[in-house]
This record gives sequence, structure tokens and C-alpha cells, in this order.
Amino acid sequence: MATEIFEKVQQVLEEIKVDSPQNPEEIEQFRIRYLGSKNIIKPLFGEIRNVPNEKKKEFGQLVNAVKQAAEQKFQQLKSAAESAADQAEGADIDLTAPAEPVDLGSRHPISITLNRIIDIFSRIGFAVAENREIEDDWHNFTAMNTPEDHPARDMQDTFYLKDSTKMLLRTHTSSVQARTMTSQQPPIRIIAPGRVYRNETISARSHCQFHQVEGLYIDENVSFADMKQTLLYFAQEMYGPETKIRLRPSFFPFTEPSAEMDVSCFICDAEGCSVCKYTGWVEILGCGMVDPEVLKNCGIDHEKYTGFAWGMGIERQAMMLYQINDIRLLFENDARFLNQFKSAW
Ligand code: 2NL
Repeated sequence: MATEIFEKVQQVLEEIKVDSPQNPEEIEQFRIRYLGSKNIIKPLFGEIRNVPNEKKKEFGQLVNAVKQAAEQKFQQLKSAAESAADQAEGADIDLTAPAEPVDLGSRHPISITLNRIIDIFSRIGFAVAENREIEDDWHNFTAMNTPEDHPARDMQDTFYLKDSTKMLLRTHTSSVQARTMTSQQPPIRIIAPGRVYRNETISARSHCQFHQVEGLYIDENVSFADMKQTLLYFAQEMYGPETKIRLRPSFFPFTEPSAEMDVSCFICDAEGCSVCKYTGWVEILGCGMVDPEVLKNCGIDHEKYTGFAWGMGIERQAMMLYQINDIRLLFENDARFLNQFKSAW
């Protein structure tokens, strides 16, 4: 009796070995027969009670081995069938067909605008200077002739680092130019683009972080006329060859004399529109002759050298170029907005 049962188990094991299902249906039949809920191995475990005690262990191991053999073979059959299916699918691929288009994304409008500005000034010999965003008050304010009691220095207007009266988030990239002047002698011809911070309430027109490009040219005999011609060149490259400029007197602590520069409205050709508020002119930057006090602070001989400098907000230029009416759009990272700016720049 006992040998008979052993032989029966052995027979099932043989059966599993020789069974060779050829297609998915036959593999499924295999699974049902040996591993399904009513499989033929299960009752064999029940036979253990008919086996004499001294053979029970051996019998148990044998039935387990049968079960394992069935599981193993099923896994093999399954993966072989899957890779065959993959290959069959691969046979349909047309390798000569054009590839699926890859979405390349697009540059941020601030980057596009900045790259244009850099390109325009680099063509007339301006190098790009960069430096830290966390500054000390000397490079940001003192060197720039901004007195201790100037409102810009106030906590209300500037982000200071926690527990510090000296370290702050730069409010303009003049600090980069201060670092250039203290480390190299004229001729200096640089533009300083970068992110700057001011403690302002966020609205459609202003933000607590924005981007700026400042420029600085120092050499012997640099005049206001040089500044005017340089900025006219920029305006015409940026806003079109017919663009006119207008300088209005202004004040900055770091320049003397100082001016604000307007360009003739490139939207309406100075006919009058909402961008120029029906004046025909739009303000794009502030500029002036570098105050001798600033040169002195930065270790440059103000008897020998003169220079001009200017500063402009990149968001403002981008908003005008692309007619964007809310500065917050530039910081929200909404792909539906950003994808509209496909450009070679
Ligand atoms: C504005 C006006 C300006 C400067 C920035 C400057 C830099 C040095 C020396 C002197 Cl190192 N001046 N920068 C000069 C005039 C105006 O910015 O409206 N910016 C957004």
C-alpha cells in the first residue's frame, strides 16, 4: 500500500517533467492541473496518514518536491511565453519610421530676455560679472555711497539675515561691480546680471525677488556722451532700429549726474497705447556718471578715471517685450504660460 502511494507521487512528478504545453491556453491548463484550487497534488498531502510512521517524513518531502517542481516549471513556461510575445511584438516595429517627437521644453522668458541683453553688450566688449547673492552691507550700500540713514537700508526695505545687521540679500547687483572694482583696475567694462531682493509686497507690478542687469564702464576720458551712445545702441538693438531715446534728470546716490532713460514706444510707434500710457515713451533704465565717491570707496583713482553705470530690471523688459501684464506669472512655473516662449535664445 505504502509503495503504491510513493509510486503514484513519483508518477505525478514524471508527468510534470514531460508535460510540455505549447501555447498560452495549454500553459493555463498546466497551471490549473498542478497549481489550481483543485490541483492533483493537494490530495497527495492527505495521503500522508496512510503512510507508516517511519516513512511519513520521506513522503512529505517527496510531495513537497512535486509541488515545487510544478511551480518552477510553471514560472519557466510563463517567462518563456512572455519573452516570445515581446519578440513577436518587436517584429512589428518599423525601424525606418520617424521617431516620436521629444518635448524639449522652452527657455524662461527672463532667460531669453537676459540672453538677448548679454548678447547685445558682449558685441561691444562688455564681459559678464557674477558674484554672491548674500552680501555684506559694505558692498551693497556703503561702497555705493548710500548713507546710513538712507531708507533703502531700512529693515522695511531690505531682507537682512537673521540676527544680523551686516549680512543681507543684495538689493541690486551694484555689489558685484563693487567687488570687481576693488579687485581690478580700469579699464573695466562689465555687465552684472542676477537675482536681487527687496522687502516689498507682492503685486502685479512688483515682487520681493526680481532680476537686474547693471552695467559699468570705467576708463580714462569716459564721458556722458559715451554713455548716451552706448545706451542708444542698446535700445535700438533691443527694441528695433527706429527706436529713439530720451534722458530725464534723476537722482541715485551712486551716480552724478543721474538720469532715467525712456525709449520711444515700440508697441504703438509712439502713437499712444496702454504700454506707454499714451505718452509715446516707456521708461526702461536708470543711469549716470559714477559718483567719484564710489570710485574712491572702491580704490580707483577718481582724478584719473571716470565712468558711467546703469541699471535695469529684466522682468520689466520681458513684460514689455512680451506684453505680460502680471509679474507673478514669471515666478509661478506654470508650464501653460512658459511653453509659449519658444525661442532660439
Ligand atoms: C535702476 C537704476 C542704476 C547704477 C544703477 C551703479 C553701479 C556702480 C556705480 C554706479 Cl558700481 N552706479 N549702478 C547706476 C544708475 C542707476 O539703477 O533703476 N535700476 C533698476
